[in-house]
Amino acid sequence: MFKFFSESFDNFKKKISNTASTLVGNVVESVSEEEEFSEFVLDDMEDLLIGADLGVNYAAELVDNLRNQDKIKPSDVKNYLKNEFEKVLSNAGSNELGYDNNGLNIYFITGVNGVGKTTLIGKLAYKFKNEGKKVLIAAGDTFRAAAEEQLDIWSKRAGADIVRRDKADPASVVYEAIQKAKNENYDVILVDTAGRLQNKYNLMEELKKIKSVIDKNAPESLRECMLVLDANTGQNGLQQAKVFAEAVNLTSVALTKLDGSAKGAIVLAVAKEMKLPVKLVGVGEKMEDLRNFNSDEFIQALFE
Ligand SMILES: Nc1nc2c(ncn2[C@@H]2O[C@H](COP(=O)(O)OP(=O)(O)O)[C@@H](O)[C@H]2O)c(=O)[nH]1
Ligand SMILES: [Mg+2]
Repeated sequence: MFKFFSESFDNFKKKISNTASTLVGNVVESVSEEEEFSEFVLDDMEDLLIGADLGVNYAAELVDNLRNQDKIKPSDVKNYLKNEFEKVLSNAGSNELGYDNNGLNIYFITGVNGVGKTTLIGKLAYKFKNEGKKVLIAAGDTFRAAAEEQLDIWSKRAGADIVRRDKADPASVVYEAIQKAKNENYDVILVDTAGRLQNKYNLMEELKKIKSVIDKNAPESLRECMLVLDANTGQNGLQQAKVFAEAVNLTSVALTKLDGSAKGAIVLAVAKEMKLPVKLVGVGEKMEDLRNFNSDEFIQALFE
């Protein structure tokens, strides 16, 4: 069950109930009473899966498996989807957030503007502080002054320390944070980054530079290179994932704003297309609104 910040399974289930009804409920309702998988039924099913933001290719694949076969009946469609989703999630890798008790742990947090990177860092700082860790935040979004202010507020709330240098090169901020962390024995560095996709080339170069500073100065310490996705962006998120994956070697995804979103199917789309596991989920704007993602619970909440 949830490893930190107690929330009942029922609450989690409520938060993804919109996803459950668009992704599972509607499909089961439209298919399960049918006699057979006619082209008409399959087309309808495909449209619903695409509408739930599973992605065109993945939706087509799921539907194609049902064509010209007689093992799976329309009345089994719920089980069929459940098995398929379980497979995809387990192929994408472990949901467990990397952590090494015997060394420095760096979490490199990337994603486009507004997805919730800075908020996630505040939540993570709070989580690690609660676990008794020494936490340093590197304010690597030096582009917007407001971004650093916001991070300052989060660090104070969480009781974490921060390295910020207004308008400095983000890579140099991260360099300084690594030196400080080594000298003062920090357990965790959370690296915030900019997300201005309007200038994609420069942003990707900036991220690569930060990554190489980490690789050079703390080669064993990069615990997660995480992409933050807003659950509401659906398939757009998949496109974003591809751009970031090309620049830095992503290890996992954090999905924010899952509260209320009907597009939680992006978890499956990212697992399927990018082979990236979701490790963290944001379910609100408060410091406590962070959950470890657990595939089994996600499946259970979708299908129960
Ligand atoms: N409902 C909800 N809002 C969130 C969540 N995470 C972040 N936000 C909100 O999204 C907005 C943008 O967040 P921010 O952290 O500044 O995004 P950044 O530009 O990626 O750093 C803010 O208004 C946050 O309060 C979440 O899990 N749920
Ligand atoms: Mg930010």
